[in-house]
Amino acid sequence: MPWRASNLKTSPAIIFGRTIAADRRSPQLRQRGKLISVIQATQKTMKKIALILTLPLVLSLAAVAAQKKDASRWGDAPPALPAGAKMAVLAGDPNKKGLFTVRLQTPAGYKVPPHTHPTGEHITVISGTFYIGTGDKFDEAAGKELGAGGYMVMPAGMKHYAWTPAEAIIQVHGMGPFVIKYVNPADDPRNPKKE
Ligand SMILES: [Cu+2]
Repeated sequence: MPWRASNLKTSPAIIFGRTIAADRRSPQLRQRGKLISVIQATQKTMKKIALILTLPLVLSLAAVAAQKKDASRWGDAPPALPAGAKMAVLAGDPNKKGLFTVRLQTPAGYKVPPHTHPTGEHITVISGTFYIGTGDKFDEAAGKELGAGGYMVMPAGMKHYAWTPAEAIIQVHGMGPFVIKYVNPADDPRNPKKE
């Protein structure tokens, strides 16, 4: 039977036996035996590579599925935040004790006046540009710019404010309950406006 790569579905022991037999015959056949071993090793490597290449695809499909799931969760942001933003709860419950993750979609020109949280606020920018500053006065000149992928943590009790000149999506995670206390109560959208 001629030596072909397609004959390699035999067990390694048989391949080994054939290689020894080939060694007794001629240097040409010995070379073929070596070549078979190389092909066999290459096939194993190719299978591993195929598996490694397939894994990110599987993971990215899982990510797409997760994103589609998120889209159905978008609703109006809670009344503690200025009107116009949308919120999606990804994990946990920001109103309850424990770890939560939410995403906020802010419209162009959105501003959150100076406020504090009793727990640390972890911010990750998903898309767009997000600006955040510390202190008790809203000052765009003192803000820090965060682009997509940017991350920062606002420690508990730290006075800060934020804004987005254009539409943006930010992710907020931390320990619930997530409470917003405005430095100036007049800035709290839950308080009725006095004329
Ligand atoms: Cu905040």
